[in-house]
Amino acid sequence: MSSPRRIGVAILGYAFMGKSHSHAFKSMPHFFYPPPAIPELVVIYGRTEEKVREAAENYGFKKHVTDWRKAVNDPEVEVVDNCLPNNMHMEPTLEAIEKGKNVLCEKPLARNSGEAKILRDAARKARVKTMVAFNYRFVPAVQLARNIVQSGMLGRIYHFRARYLQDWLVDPNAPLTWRLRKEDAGSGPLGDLGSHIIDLGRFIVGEFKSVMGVVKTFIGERPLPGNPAKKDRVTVDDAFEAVVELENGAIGTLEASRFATGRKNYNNFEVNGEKGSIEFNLERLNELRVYLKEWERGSIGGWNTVLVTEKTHPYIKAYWPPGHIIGWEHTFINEVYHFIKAVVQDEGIAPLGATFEDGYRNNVIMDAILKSAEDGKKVTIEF
Ligand code: SOE
Repeated sequence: MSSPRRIGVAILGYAFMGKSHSHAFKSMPHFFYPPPAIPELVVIYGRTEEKVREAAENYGFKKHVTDWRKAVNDPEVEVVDNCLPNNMHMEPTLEAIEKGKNVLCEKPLARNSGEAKILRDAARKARVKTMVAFNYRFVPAVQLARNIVQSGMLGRIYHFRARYLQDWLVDPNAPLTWRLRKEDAGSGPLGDLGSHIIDLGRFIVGEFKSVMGVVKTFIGERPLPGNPAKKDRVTVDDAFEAVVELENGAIGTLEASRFATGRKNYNNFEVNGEKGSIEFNLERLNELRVYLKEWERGSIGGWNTVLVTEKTHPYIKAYWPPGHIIGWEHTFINEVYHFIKAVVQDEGIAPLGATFEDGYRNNVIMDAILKSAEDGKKVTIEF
């Protein structure tokens, strides 16, 4: 038997996402057997020598570098996984594409639609595979939700209602990290959390037609990290609300906040159609709540909870027997499997993976929400 193909991976960034992505690359062949290729953790990039060395040891990378260009240009590397802050999505991603590397880039694709367009255009011209890491597309229950909506089981769709809530900024003394600076992040929870629910709306229900938004910054100044005596301005939103219209006639609401006291990572959506509804909540990611009107005719009625762990459910065969639940980290393992398979077998990233076109459209919708909030008017989406 020939030995399996190996594929060299560079990860840029060792923090939260670097940790979850490196775990996913390592674990993918353990579950998806035979794997499309065995990822090799070649090199990890970080700005601080000591920290990136420690991350390399901990996650199992052969090398570590403090210059991202060395990681991107490493001849052993075929896949560049950009897990850096939003202001570092453009340059390394463009360089990687130019050097013929396949790129998985963290969400949101860019700080704004102007940057995202440049990345989208580069990806269009390139022969490499490019994907935006919208990992919640790879929750089995989310793909089941999409299959239910797209099969027509719910009939005409009336509503998409989504909220992504966290509370880590409720303390007014929480430091002013890069996530609170427009030049680094682009926007606040709109780009960080709203980008996920916008993507889920497009993935499950369809394209956006118009938006009407409100954004709010509750606490205007915060202490600087490492120098709490000094404060500086918060230049992004702390929360947003939006009313949206979809191309298929559905309407919906979107909401994201870092001030939803008690909510740690509450990513929840509901779809209402003429024949039924579905509801998903990330805190119970193995479950999809389903209501079908036809159940009213029998003796069942009401909402039912489907445990999405059957062999017939997306990705479940790779894991455990039915009834054995999976976790948040598995969304990244499924995502990496999809990406590596597309690279090795020359398959499309769409429709399950988010392309750079999806990433660009996501940024356009977010810019429209900001514009609408600024002008106090409904904005029609133009891609
Ligand atoms: C923010 O706290 C964050 O880590 C996001 O950046 C991720 O995309 C989300 O999945 C969890 O929350």
